[in-house]
Amino acid sequence: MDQFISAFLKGASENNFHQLAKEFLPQYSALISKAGGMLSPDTLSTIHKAFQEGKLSDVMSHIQEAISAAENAVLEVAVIGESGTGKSSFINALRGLSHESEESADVGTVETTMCRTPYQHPKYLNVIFWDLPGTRTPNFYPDTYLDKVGFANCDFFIIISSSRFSLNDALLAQKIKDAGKKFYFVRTKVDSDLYSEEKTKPTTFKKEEVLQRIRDYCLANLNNIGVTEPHIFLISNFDLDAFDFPKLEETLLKELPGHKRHMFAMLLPNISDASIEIKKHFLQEKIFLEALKSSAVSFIPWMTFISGFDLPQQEKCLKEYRSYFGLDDKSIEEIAEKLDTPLEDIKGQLKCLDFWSRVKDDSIIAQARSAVEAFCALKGGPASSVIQALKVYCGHTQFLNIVVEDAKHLLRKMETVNAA
Ligand SMILES: Nc1nc2c(ncn2[C@@H]2O[C@H](COP(=O)(O)OP(=O)(O)OP(=O)(O)O)[C@@H](O)[C@H]2O)c(=O)[nH]1
Ligand SMILES: [Mg+2]
Repeated sequence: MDQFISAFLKGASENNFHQLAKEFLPQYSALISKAGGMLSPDTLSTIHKAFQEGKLSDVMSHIQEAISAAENAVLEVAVIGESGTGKSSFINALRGLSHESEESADVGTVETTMCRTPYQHPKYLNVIFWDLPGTRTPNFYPDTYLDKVGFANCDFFIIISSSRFSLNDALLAQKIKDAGKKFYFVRTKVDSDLYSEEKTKPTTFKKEEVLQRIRDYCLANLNNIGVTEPHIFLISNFDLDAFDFPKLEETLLKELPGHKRHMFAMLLPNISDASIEIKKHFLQEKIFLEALKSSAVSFIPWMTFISGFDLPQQEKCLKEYRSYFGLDDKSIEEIAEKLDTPLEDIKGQLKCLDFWSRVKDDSIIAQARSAVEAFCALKGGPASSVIQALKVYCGHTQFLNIVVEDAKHLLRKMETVNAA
């Protein structure tokens, strides 16, 4: 990726826009191969065309529009299911909240969600989860249900069951499909199924077989009530990393429109290295597009102003990354409590908290210079605005890598405690 940004500087300075356009698509595709990216196919081809034609100001404005759309995207998720199936627990898990947290949705063994309730994500205020009343309640009418719950704004529906799906679930799924929306079936509490099976059949118990049986049963049950080829995900709200939750995340990411993916990726809980990597990829994409935009600006006459990366901006950037990966001050305190370790010990283990060492590390500037010099020396030295653009790119990348490393470190610690 660094090579592409550097090659961009060379290509743009030589007006070799065809070559740039050729390299842009494979570079971008490689960057987003894991979970898709924020650019829609249309936007991607518009940017590609603008590259080919050497219209750098168009490249810049299309990228800017795409980044703004991704950052301001509104995401509404409807969670539907019968009472006690684990809707509120699922919503709390996606909001990264423990059930005891003040802002969490009520979880209980008696019917607790009687009417539709919106839950805003505590960090991403444009994300709303709708906790919807069960489909087996006496007031369920499939014809009017979706209108009543204001489905038009929902991006997708999660239909939850902890046993078998009902005919009403199937009718609802059909209505959701007719309305052109996506739905996913989630079968919760597989942890307790496994527990009971192991207790009752200790000699023959095989985890994979039990899970397959639950999957087959849900599939047959949904086929019987008229849903063909449903997406079914087996999960435990108590152990998101296990079972199909990671697959659910991946599917939702792939199936969301490009501009909504970034927001969804940011809210994913840090449950595994894989989910941390997904988040990292989305942030890398944004860093890449921003660098490309800044580099393009450097070559547009009269537009050589580039917002730099001064100390307040660096501090803000590191803070933002810490928040994305659950390493903000409040989360670190909670983690220290869960690990039963003094807060200062935990803080001492985290490189991202040592801001001054990070900014004193002038390897960022060195990296930026060497990348520019390698490609632009022939041109009699790069413009300072170009170095500035690369400095921003290298700085963001460095901060991101440090935060990701720290997030994985804390995840390891949490896993050790949970396994004990
Ligand atoms: N073992 C296990 N228990 C779960 C799981 N999800 C939820 N529960 C428990 O199931 C009970 C009901 O969970 P809720 O999240 O309140 O269910 P709900 O669908 O919101 O219920 P209502 O609000 O009454 O409609 C609680 O005791 C939860 O702790 C799960 O994946 N595994
Ligand atoms: Mg509830």
